[in-house]
Amino acid sequence: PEGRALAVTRAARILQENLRRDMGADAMASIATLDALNTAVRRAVDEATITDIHTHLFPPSHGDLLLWGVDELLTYHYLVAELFTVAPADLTYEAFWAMDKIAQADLVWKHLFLEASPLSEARRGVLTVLQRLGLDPADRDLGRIRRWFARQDEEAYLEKVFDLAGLDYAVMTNNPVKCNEVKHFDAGAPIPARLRTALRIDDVVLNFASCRPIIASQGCAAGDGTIEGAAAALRGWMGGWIDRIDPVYMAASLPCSWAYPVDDAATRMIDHVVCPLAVERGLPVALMIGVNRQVNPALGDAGDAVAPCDVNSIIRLVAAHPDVKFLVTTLSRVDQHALAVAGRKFRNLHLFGCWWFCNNPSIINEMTRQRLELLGTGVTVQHSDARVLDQLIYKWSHTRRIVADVLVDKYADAHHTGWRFTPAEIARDVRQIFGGAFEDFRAR
Ligand code: HDL
Ligand code: ZN
Repeated sequence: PEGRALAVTRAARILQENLRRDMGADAMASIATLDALNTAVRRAVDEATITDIHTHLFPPSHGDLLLWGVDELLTYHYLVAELFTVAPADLTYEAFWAMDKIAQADLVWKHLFLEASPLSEARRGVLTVLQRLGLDPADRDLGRIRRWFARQDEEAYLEKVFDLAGLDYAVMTNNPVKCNEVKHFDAGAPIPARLRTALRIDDVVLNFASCRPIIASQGCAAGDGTIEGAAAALRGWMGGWIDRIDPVYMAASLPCSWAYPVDDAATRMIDHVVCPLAVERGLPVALMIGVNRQVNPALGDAGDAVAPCDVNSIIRLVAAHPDVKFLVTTLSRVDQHALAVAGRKFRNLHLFGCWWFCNNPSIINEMTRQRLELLGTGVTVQHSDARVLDQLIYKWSHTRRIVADVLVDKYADAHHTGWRFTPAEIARDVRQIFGGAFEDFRAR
């Protein structure tokens, strides 16, 4: 923690020094007019280095787990769901899943771009990626686009995407009970500095019984007794993964039905294994709550829906474990106000992201206004949730624009009171909501 606290200070100092170098004394000069304020805010957002605290990306060394390129963009599960809202009845789910990626992408391009204007956020996102890469979407030539991607070197392309998105690093989702992921850690496959790990423990928290065999195969004598009885062994197993992959946090996605405390395995796993380990290791616990899991299994990853969750359960959990740092986001727009109020009540609760079905301009705008009004800059306004590398480009380009619009209004509101801001303070604030507050929370 001391090292981290120093690192945070250093990052903030570097930011100020860069501003002084770039703007000289102007960086510290009060901004007198609304127009100058507007310009300074938009510049700060455009230039901010962002930390993407939740994605589903993987290192190039982890083989086909890293998805990238136009066909992966077009077959993103958000677009698969949209395809079946318009596809002809004779396109069965089975027929679609039997196709190869190219054929699937051709269908998405046909039905969602050529025969229906790309107005949804996921469709617009594909076009933003192509445009920011310097490819002209207007010629609608999927073949030419494919040939461009085929010429890219994966590792160089990853760096290019991170630079275009303006990220310092992105946090992955690493599941210790998924064999196709574990094998790459067993092989010591390298991880670039742009990517950090997160220990994903949904399965262990929600389906511990089904995880026993693989946990046992990894040397954990959890036996078949109670979780309380195996807690020490389970903390040893989970702690071993923390030692191996050095995660930024432990994470779990919880269903809309999740409640705490309840006389169930999930509560016992949280109370006796996850939280004690989080305190022992000083690791935050990230909870993403509100999925209505697999309402249409035929859609695969696209088959999940959303429902309001129980914010009072979040409050009870955070209050019961005051020494655990909880990062929380909820999936339903309905929960956001109550969650933002909860964020005002507990210093060990940090809110993040406009997650999944909230990652749309109308809701990002509303959530960001609500959070700034209730929490100021003590929040991480967004994460990308990118599953396909190239998505970093559009998810962050779209978010920067929306957050800048919100911040312009908020700084103008404060300006009207007579308070004055400097460019350095605005850059500080923008960094805070795009990763700085997260780093401060981790270092606390
Ligand atoms: O559980 C999660 O981390 C979710 O983000 C799911 O992966 C979801 O399918 C998704 O990709 N949302 O964007
Ligand atoms: Zn996710």
